[in-house]
Amino acid sequence: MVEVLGKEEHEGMEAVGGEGKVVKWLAEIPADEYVLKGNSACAGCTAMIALRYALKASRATGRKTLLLVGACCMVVCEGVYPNTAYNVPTLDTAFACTASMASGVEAALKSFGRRDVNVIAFAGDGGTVDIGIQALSGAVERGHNFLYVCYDNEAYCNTGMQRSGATPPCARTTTTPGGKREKKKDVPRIMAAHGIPYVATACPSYPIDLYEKFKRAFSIEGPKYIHILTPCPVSWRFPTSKGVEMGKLAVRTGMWTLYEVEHGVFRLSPPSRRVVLRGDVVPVEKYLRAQGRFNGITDEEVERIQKMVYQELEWFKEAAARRKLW
Ligand SMILES: Cc1ncc(C[n+]2csc(CCOP(=O)(O)OP(=O)(O)O)c2C)c(N)n1
Ligand code: SF4
Repeated sequence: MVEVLGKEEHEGMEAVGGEGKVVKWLAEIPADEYVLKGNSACAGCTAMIALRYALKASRATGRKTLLLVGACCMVVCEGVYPNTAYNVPTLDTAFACTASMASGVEAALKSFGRRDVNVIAFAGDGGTVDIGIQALSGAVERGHNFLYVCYDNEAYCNTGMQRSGATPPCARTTTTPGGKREKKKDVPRIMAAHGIPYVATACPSYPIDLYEKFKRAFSIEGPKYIHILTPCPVSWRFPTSKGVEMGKLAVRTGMWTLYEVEHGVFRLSPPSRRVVLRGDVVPVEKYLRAQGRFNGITDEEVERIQKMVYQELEWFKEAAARRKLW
């Protein structure tokens, strides 16, 4: 579908990174695993890759990890009590309150003088962009020191692929059988508008970029937000072996742009620089036609989405030139 990560996509990777040495090769990422065999993720689940690298990056900081998971696939993937596939202390939360629970846990740790724990809230797009956004907005506005991660499979996948605010236009879901009419809600930019110290977008198809963004986030005091596009073979309806390629196609077509906003400074990530700055864009049709959720999409709809992508890329180009967002 697309060629594997080339040298070019690592260009400028030095710009990213948190504490310690910046990883240049996958083999340099710690081999320790905190997502264990026997978890109940579907074959080819890229959300699980995201969680796996998040936990590795957290342990690489030398601090402990406390994971809070909202109601979503990643709760189910832990397995059935008393067994768990996550080898870190984990609290499962109700749908709407992942961020408020994280803020309470962080406040409790602070009151005990504990600064040796990375608090990670992990939730799906339904639990973030729709149901949890109020708690999230409040928690980051209060300045709690935690990392919120939204893994975005662009639907309520755990319960059978209902449409969410993050579902892209024209996608067929069980609640939009004729295709979603509305745009995808842009929560990373909403979070950047809160003026928090760190916001990033990522995709497991670029694991080094993802890993270094986690390290960067853990090195910063205050609220942090990472939004990760995680292609879901079950709901998007593509072969289970194609998740990584699907994420690359999303980035290459400009359907998903990788960037960071650190203390108001916007920085495009290396894989998206060629797309945004050099105009090296794969036609969006290639991405749409590769997924069953877009079955039945018309040429006019493809054209409309292509125009929308070009508009988005223009915004990112201007942001890269301006650098300071706030
Ligand atoms: C208040 C409430 N309503 C409905 C549910 C049922 N439920 C559990 S997970 C889920 C879908 C979660 O979607 P999302 O946050 O996008 O994560 P994903 O399943 O896609 O990983 C739903 C509807 C619930 N747990 N609580
Ligand atoms: S439904 Fe999708 S996101 Fe959920 S566990 Fe399966 S592959 Fe992963």
